[in-house]
Amino acid sequence: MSKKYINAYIEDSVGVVQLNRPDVLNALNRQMVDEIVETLEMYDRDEKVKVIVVKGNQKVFAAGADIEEMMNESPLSLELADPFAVWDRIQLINKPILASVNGFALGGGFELVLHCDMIIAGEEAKFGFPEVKLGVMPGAGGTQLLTKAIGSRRALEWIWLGESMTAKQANEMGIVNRVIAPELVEEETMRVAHQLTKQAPISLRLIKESVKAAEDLPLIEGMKLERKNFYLTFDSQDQTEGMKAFAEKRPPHFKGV
Ligand code: CO8
Repeated sequence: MSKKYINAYIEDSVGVVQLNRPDVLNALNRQMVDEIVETLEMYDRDEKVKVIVVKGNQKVFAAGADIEEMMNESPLSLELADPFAVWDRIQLINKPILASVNGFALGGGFELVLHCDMIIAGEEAKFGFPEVKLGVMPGAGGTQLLTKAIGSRRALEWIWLGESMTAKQANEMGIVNRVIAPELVEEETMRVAHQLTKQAPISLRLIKESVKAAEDLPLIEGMKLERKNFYLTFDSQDQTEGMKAFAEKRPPHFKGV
């Protein structure tokens, strides 16, 4: 499919979104964000796709929103176009989204990473919110997602100071799942993605819904949702197959129904 600012392709049930504006370090302009979100939604509906990967290139993930595009905005032009509202749609994607990060993931680039479910980063990767240095602030979920990840004191420190954290620091704070040699990041991300494609898709979907609910719902409501989702898995052929395969001492073959 032809997109101007991203490459999108499916590889063995993994739908890949590769950011592709290398001349400006993958700075995210509005069309690019629209293309990313539309592709994520398309993969979410596509039965051939089981897992989604978002990646940059070997040098950079994304150095933030396109500052040139943003610099002449006014409060009213922003209010009317509401360019960041499209980001909310990423939260509605049901399939697992893995981020594969080398180099800078700053501002909107870090926000895109934080919208993903698992993050695999190279040792040289850098994450941060430099917006404060531009006289603005994160606007695509950064204050919310980082706070949910590391708590308000640490989030304030990073967002106020506008400094970048190393992959190791991000890993120690629980933001990043795995840190590995830069040249192995893509391979490792695809390895994890393929591992996930072998799991029961309905389980993955309901686990994602339940875990995300834990961040927003009161405990008792989250427990109820988890329980309903557990019960729902018993309506799937994959539950029958999974338990039968266990009894027969063979690997299960899940179909996503
Ligand atoms: N927007 C536009 N162009 C950019 C951006 C950007 N964010 N980042 C880099 N570029 C361009 C540079 O202008 C330069 O272009 P040119 O070659 O034509 O001069 C090219 O990319 C290469 O950049 P540098 O020469 O600066 O490369 P360095 O390796 O020296 O430095 C840095 C790399 C440190 C990443 C540096 O480029 C930098 O500081 N970039 C800006 C980082 C930043 O402030 N990001 C936050 C932007 S604000 C934001 O994200 C708000 C989020 C709101 C929601 C998001 C909605 C999309």
